[in-house]
Amino acid sequence: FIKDPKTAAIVGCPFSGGQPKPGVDRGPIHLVEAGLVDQLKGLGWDVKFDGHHQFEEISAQYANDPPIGLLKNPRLVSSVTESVAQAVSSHSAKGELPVTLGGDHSLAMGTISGTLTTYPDAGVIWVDAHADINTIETTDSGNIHGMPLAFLLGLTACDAVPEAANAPASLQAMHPFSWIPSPPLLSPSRLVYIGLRDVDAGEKAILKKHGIKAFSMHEVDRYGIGKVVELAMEWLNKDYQGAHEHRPIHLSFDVDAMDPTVAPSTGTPVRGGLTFREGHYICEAVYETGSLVAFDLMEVNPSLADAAAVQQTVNVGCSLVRAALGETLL
Ligand code: B3U
Ligand code: MN
Ligand code: MN
Repeated sequence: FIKDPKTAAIVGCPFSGGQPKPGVDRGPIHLVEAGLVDQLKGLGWDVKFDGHHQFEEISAQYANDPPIGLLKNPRLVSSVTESVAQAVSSHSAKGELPVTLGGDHSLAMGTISGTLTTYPDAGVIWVDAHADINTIETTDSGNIHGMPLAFLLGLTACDAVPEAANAPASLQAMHPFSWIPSPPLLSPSRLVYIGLRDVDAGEKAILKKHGIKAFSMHEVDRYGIGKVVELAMEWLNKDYQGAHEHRPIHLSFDVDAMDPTVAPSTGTPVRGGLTFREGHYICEAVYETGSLVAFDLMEVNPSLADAAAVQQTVNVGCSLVRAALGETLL
């Protein structure tokens, strides 16, 4: 899928509008300042990076962005993610590997839409403590970083959660992400989770209703990470009959999937997460299949811990990216 000479395009997205904690917009800046570009060059990649996206015009345009229902910053997030989709698809259309640095995980609406524009049969591996699949009707927080998959899948909870049918008509009719194609580019059978351990009740109902495959930390404990990744790949490829050996894979990695002792500086840490090696193993094993076409590293927030913990989180972030781009132990 990726053309020679192998080129990675860093899509730096200093954006925090999908959640309330300031600082996550500085994640990509810290990752690049830690030397990520040279590290990837050291692995033999040509690396394209011409500065972080600024989203300045969009932010100015939506300086006043009142909530729609519970949804916070809906127009801002919609517009930013639309521009990210264009950036990612323009890279992948050229056979480059987009590496998107967040920023909060609402950005994945953009990255995954971009990937699916270039590779319509791509599968998504979503590595996260959270399911990020709340709909307009199920969200408690209104934070859009907890909702990107619902928009990508074109879900409303009205069918999954009967009470949601009582949501105000204005809310049900509202569509702040109308740039996301309908019918949706992503289908529930081409999504698989690894690392879940903090899933809202409404989200559990959605996963069940749509038969979405999830390997929570319980399954990681039961089977071990090697088997989990094998099963995840098998699941994604079960109905694939394309020209390649595997479906193209978009790996969207929320750093809060890692245990907080490994990656402390993130907005919503949850104990009981992936070890350093488990997180890296996922990245290495996906790279090994030769079918990785896009990688996201999201939710590094350099302002939520002391300097040493920030440095630790940024270093882990860089090493997860290197693992996904082929760094080997031997
Ligand atoms: N499920 C909750 C919490 C959450 C989701 N993603 C993060 N936190 N990082 C929500 O707000 O939707
Ligand atoms: Mn997430
Ligand atoms: Mn998360």
